[in-house]
Amino acid sequence: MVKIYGGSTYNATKVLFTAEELELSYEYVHLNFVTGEHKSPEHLARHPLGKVPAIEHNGHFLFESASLCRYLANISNKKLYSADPLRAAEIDQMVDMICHHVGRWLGVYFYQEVVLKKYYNKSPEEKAIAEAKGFLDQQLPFIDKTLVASRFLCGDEITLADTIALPYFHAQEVTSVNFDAYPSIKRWYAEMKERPAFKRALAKMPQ
Ligand SMILES: N[C@@H](CCC(=O)N[C@@H](CS)C(=O)NCC(=O)O)C(=O)O
Repeated sequence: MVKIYGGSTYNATKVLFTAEELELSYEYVHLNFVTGEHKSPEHLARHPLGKVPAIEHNGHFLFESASLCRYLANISNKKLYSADPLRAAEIDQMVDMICHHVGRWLGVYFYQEVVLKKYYNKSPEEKAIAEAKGFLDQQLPFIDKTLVASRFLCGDEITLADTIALPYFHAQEVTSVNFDAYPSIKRWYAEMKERPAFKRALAKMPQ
């Protein structure tokens, strides 16, 4: 059985949500960041940087959230992904766009407005927020336009692009990012966050 190591973070949520959509049977191990469980020698053997998520399967350890989601899809008959190289590349391209661009900048808002305050009692750095806003103003119109043309991020069926993207958008419920200019993103988000698999994933981790 797959063992998923996580914490209450959007990167770990991607993996739990994907596992739930795939109806995979797995064990979830929650690591406590406050007590430093993610930096213990046991966890450093699973993830060289002492981060979450990581998984253990058949005696092998793997890390990097998007790679983990892809692996889970591949061991579950490819629901959410595809055996067709072109279709798989289209899904990969959207996953990379989310992780390296849109999600990266949404992550800056979450770090600056939530993490810095909660864990370091620090105020957000205006320069970092302005940089993230600049990139999101360029990139979110593309995501909105994509969602005008299709129900999900990569066509009319849910794929890894959606399960990987949703946690970044969900994290913005506690930031100042405003999606009012993007009605199709709002439509997609409202539908996605009600999925039973997402609710089951969130219920697994203390918020
Ligand atoms: N690119 C990695 C990022 C992993 C990551 O940065 N995880 C954060 C939580 S979202 C973490 O474990 N931070 C704790 C630390 O770095 O000490 C992935 O997608 O898995």
